[in-house]
Amino acid sequence: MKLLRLLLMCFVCNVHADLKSDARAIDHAPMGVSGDHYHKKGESMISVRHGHMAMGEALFKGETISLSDVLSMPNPLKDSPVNLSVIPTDMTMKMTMIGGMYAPTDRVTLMIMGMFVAKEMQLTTYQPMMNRDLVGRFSTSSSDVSDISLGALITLKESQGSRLHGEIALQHSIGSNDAKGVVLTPMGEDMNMILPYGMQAGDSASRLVLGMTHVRDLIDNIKWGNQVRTKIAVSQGEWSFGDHTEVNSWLQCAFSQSGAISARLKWTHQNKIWGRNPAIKGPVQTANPENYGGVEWHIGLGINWLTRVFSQNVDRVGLELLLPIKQEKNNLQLATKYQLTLGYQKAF
Ligand SMILES: [Cu+2]
Repeated sequence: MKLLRLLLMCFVCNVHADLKSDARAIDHAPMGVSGDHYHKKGESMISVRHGHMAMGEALFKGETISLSDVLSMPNPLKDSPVNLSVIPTDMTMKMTMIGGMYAPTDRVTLMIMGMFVAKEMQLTTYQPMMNRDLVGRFSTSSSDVSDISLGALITLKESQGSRLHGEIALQHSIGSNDAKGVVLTPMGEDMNMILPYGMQAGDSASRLVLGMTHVRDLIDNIKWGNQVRTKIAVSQGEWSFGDHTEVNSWLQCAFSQSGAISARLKWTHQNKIWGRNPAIKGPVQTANPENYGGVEWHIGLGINWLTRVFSQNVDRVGLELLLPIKQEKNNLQLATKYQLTLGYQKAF
């Protein structure tokens, strides 16, 4: 709510803001897109982005399934009990990303970013056999600094109304990969154990991030942007989250110098979990490395605007909502409900 109030305040101030600058809201992509813009020689920028993602409802190979279907599925880790008995019902993930950019030349913009994540999951436990009666409900949570990345954007081509740049970065996971939590077992006992993969803030992996972004003017005040970005693990611990590729295509329309609205199509592909931690077990879907990754399609609606609420310099504020249109997640997983990204950027 505090954030919403702050946003409203920015917007109100913006109506009367006299932007004596050539900065335009449309110059930056929708807030959920990373590495979308570079800077001119000598410029620097700091940014804070906050993402919120909500998940719920069981999906099996992309189709919604009922609770009784989930309860009848075998425990794939070949442990006892034979069927899944601890069922995730909802999950939220909050991410805060703090970044810095600096352009030593017109050709190269250096970037540094750190991410903090907080995850929370609600679960329901059922008896392992017979009537599968409800044993109880519980929740688990974890939070940690997730990763840091260092990289560069390289301008490849820039002409009137069109720009193309590449991204190369190294991302290092520093978050804990063995956070523990208290779990209600099907036998009705509280047990302190290592939380499943999806609840961990880190995975001890280092990743190479490669990206390519092209933005061009379609007609006056309308830009069309396209980006491909992939994260490939180059060093791993015992297990790691799967390699991730994202393709974005967005249309952005400036309604003034200081405001722009956007529509985005986002496609993502992620591999299942690589490796395994034998201590991550239990009759719960998230303990199985096969129940991760897949293909997702999302549509995003966003707004970017410029304001001067914090100083004499122009501040950029953006908000974007992503809604799933197709989810072909591998095997058994929770469906994504929505993702919201709120960001603040300041250039010097
Ligand atoms: Cu920047």
